Amino acid sequence: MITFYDCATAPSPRRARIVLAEKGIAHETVQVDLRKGEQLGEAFRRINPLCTVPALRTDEGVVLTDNAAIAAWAEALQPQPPLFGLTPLERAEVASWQHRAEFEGLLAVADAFRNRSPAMVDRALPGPLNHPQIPALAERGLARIGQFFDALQQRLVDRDYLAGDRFSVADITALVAVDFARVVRLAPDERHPQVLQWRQRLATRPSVGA
Ligand SMILES: N[C@@H](CCC(=O)N[C@@H](CS)C(=O)NCC(=O)O)C(=O)O
Repeated sequence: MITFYDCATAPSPRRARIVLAEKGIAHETVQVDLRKGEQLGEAFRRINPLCTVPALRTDEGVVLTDNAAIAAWAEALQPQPPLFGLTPLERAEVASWQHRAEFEGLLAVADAFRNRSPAMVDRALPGPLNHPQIPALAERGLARIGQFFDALQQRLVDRDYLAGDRFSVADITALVAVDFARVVRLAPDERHPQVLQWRQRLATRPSVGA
């Protein structure tokens, strides 16, 4: 049986949860309690030495330790619906927007949150080693989140999805980043009408509630 290591409240495993739901890949779920530091304990370290979720154990017993691996594996295992694009240009656009959603979206929110939350003291980065908070990075993160919302607004003015003309992993990552921004009390607003419409369009997919 495929085992998925999840944390229901964290953004990164949510990306993988949506991919698994889109692909209809059956699995059992194990919750890892990040608030209690279970990811740093011996038992989970043996599963994923990087001490992060998501992780997924395949039927063959191989553990995939990040979203990139899980999504690539899921696409190859179950090609429908395609989440990485089909044509050469679609695939290029998905890769580009996937990168932007991670780098400009998710990392901006993570910087803003992890560098100033009292719950994240010395945990400014995930992983087995501690890192001190740098308040200036939190400030920069907040500014970058606004820039990311603006970039999404521009991109979505004349299209329904971020890449090509179908839903893709880029939409999943950007959606998770936009929703995660609530931890620093930011959300798209009347300056981002197309982003709000896109968010509503995605909400109609059952996977998004997974
Ligand atoms: N590269 C990883 C990043 C995963 C990641 O940062 N996960 C966070 C939860 S959103 C985590 O496990 N944090 C543990 C910690 O903060 O100690 C991926 O996307 O798969």
